Amino acid sequence: MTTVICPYCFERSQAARLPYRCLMSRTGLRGGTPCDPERDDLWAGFTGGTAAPSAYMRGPVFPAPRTMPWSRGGGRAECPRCGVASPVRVCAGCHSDLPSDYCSQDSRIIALIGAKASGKSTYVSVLVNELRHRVGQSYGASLAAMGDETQRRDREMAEDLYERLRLPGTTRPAATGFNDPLLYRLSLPRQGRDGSRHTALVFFDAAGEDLKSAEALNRYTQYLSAADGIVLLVDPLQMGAVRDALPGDGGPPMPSRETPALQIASDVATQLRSHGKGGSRGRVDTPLAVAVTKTDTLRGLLDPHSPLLRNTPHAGGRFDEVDRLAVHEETRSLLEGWDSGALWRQLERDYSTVSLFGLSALGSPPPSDAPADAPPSGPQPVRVEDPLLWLLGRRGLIPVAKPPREGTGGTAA
Ligand SMILES: Nc1nc2c(ncn2[C@@H]2O[C@H](COP(=O)(O)OP(=O)(O)OP(=O)(O)O)[C@@H](O)[C@H]2O)c(=O)[nH]1
Ligand SMILES: [Mg+2]
Ligand SMILES: [Zn+2]
Ligand SMILES: [Zn+2]
Repeated sequence: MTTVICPYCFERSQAARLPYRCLMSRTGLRGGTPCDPERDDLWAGFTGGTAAPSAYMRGPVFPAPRTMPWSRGGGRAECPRCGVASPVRVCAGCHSDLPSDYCSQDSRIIALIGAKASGKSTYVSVLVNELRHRVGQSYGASLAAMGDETQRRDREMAEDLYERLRLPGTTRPAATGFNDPLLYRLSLPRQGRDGSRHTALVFFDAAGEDLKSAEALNRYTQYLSAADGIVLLVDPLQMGAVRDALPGDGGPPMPSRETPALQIASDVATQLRSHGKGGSRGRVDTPLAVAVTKTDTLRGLLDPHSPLLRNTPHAGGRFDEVDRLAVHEETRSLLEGWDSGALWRQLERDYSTVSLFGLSALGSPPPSDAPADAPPSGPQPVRVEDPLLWLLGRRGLIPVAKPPREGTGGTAA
């Protein structure tokens, strides 16, 4: 049975039970009259009702028939009023239309959080590109954008960053607009069997400021509590120790001070605990990947042999646990030297399953004379895929090469 989590309100339901929306079509009528649009109060309420009244006049919603003739109907059901078969599924909780291919696979929600300008939008754009190319090739995976809206934004993101070499602009906060999730279908070969296994991945590229406003944080919390895993991006240039260690002149331009990662991590843990995600000793059970971004700026502070400076080859199409632990230890020793190690202590206190990562989406800083541009050679990412692959590996979705003996590393991960 396929379980679908609505990517808009995060209600969980069985795919077969999702209601339908009538197409109001004049073709295929069986003697009756076509349905008229009617005001969708549930959906209007969910979206805040800020659009023009005509936007809320939609095809009537009707429940899924009790016995679904999947094989015959191809996922369509006949509207009880006009008799025309419709393929459009909606969420029962919020009446948002769901892309048709979203409903035929289990959903995995990977939540992405991080302070303003920590690099979330750049990361998503580069991650998607890597999953399609280098990483996709190693694992035999493919990634497809689902639904018109994600397809449009997916194209725009790729054109901006990879063709025009423009960095993403600052993301609009949810309070002033509706930030839709990005919906992808990740297809991976079934381990030890023929065929592939499809998983819907839901990313929300929220604005950094959203973590500050209570209303936006509420929606965020629903997203976080539905998540199978959370990726927290940490901008090293926000750490006092890093700012002091990097050269003032000729070094990367310093961003203005934003909400500390430590505070985001602890606020999120508080919210998740209040949603029943607290496990033993009050630590949150949701796996948390903490990734230090922009590691290209740290080159001068790292050993030339640091695992953070190169990609892992994903030999044999497996995620290498030994390599992950090396990255975790290296990042942990960095964090312990920054701001008295407060972030790592807070993470250990709040989360039962944490793994640390370091990544660079761009591979080198934006040109100093054109800070809104990507480096002239385009993004040359380092380790952007690791946090997601770790989370997928934990769920058994990709093969993992385990260390010879378990129990090394001493992390909770
Ligand atoms: N050196 C370096 N800088 C980066 C990298 N990725 C992002 N940046 C810088 O960080 C800035 C912010 O990146 P965004 O991806 O827009 O960050 P965001 O978290 O989406 O920001 P908001 O949408 O404002 O919350 C970019 O404009 C770049 O200047 C990287 O890999 N290396
Ligand atoms: Mg952004
Ligand atoms: Zn919903
Ligand atoms: Zn109808």
